[in-house]
Amino acid sequence: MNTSESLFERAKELIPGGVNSPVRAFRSVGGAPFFTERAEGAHLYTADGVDLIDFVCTWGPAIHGHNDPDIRAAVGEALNKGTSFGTPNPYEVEMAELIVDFVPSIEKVRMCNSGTEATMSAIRLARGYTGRDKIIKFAGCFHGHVDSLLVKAGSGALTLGNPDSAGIPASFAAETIVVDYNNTDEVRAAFENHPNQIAAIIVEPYPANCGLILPDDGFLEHLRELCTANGTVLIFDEVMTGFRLAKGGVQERVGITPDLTALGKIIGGGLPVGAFGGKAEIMDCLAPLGPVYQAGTLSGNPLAMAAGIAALKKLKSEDPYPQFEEMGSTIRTALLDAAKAKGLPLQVPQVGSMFALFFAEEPVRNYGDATASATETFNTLFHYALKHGVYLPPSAYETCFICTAHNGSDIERAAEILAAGIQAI
Ligand code: HOZ
Repeated sequence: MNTSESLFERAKELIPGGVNSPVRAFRSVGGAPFFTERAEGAHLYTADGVDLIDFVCTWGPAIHGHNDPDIRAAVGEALNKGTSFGTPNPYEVEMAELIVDFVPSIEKVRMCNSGTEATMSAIRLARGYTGRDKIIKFAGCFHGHVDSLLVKAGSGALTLGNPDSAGIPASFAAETIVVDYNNTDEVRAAFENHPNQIAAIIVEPYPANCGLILPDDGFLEHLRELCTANGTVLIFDEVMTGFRLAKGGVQERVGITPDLTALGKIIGGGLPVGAFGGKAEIMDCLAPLGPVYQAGTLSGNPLAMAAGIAALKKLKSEDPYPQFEEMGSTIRTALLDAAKAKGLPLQVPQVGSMFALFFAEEPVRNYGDATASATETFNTLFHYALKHGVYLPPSAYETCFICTAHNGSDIERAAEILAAGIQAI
């Protein structure tokens, strides 16, 4: 038994499934997870001494690579001053200024501790602001483990076969209307069937918890129009895409202004964080100004703020987005060329530093297309890649992430290994 195997045995005795977040358990790809001893740049070093080129990047936050020296220095400096104050601190103000500067739609922002808290709070705020109960979400979109949002959800919920989680009262789920992504008719019908009842549409503008799905031309614009026409709050969940696909996320790329945005991952520089923000008129409904209650002992934690501020400042000074586009297209081309040579149907949706693999004949436009793809073929490639030093996400329904540290030999080497893996299928 190697070190990871024996750690997993011990973990399984005490932690459900041996993991603190389900996708990590490798249930869908098969086998047992490795344990990571340390991480540096684009590499994970396992407890068994294996060096892996990492395309999970801690599920998104590590946009500058692991253990980035600037983030480490910022955390070290903050650490010298204390780990948590329970009072306002100067970092929170700087963080709010940066977020408002980066994200076009955000006039005011509240920090919290995870993406789940961000979407949960944004939904509550939308309900409090509109005085309505129902929300629309899209099949395959994952917005964290929020009760009313774990309906036809993506990510681990889909991977492990619980898109509608047990433990959620039917009366809660009844307030969630689930429609197909890229299907404007269904969204319009939902408004017609529930006039003046829909508080919010919540959407990952580029769904990234069901592989990676891109919007048809005009789809996001239609959502904006329908929300405006019906007095409904449009919430973009940019926990995955925020700061990653552009400084201002998808909303900057597509030029659409949501009313609220949920954020997380990159703004914590690798420490636990979330945030939600948007129009001042809506945000001012939050306590202590308004009647919508939301709170957190560790919200605005100085260490997380210092790490996130360093990460955001680095994005501003380095502008890595053109480089991400090049690296992403290097991988995409290598994968598609290899699949063509092998005669395997493959779709590789890719935007900048995010890409996914669907073994499917046609582009994937929604949950149904994604779940019809050949996930077993992905699993075969996953294990080939792992054996040859490349770590892909352990589920066909997760997105691969590129970081600045992949630049150069890592991206080329990984492209070669993945192409060879496709040949070997
Ligand atoms: N929800 C994350 C993927 N979309 C998984 C987080 C984790 O397992 O660490």
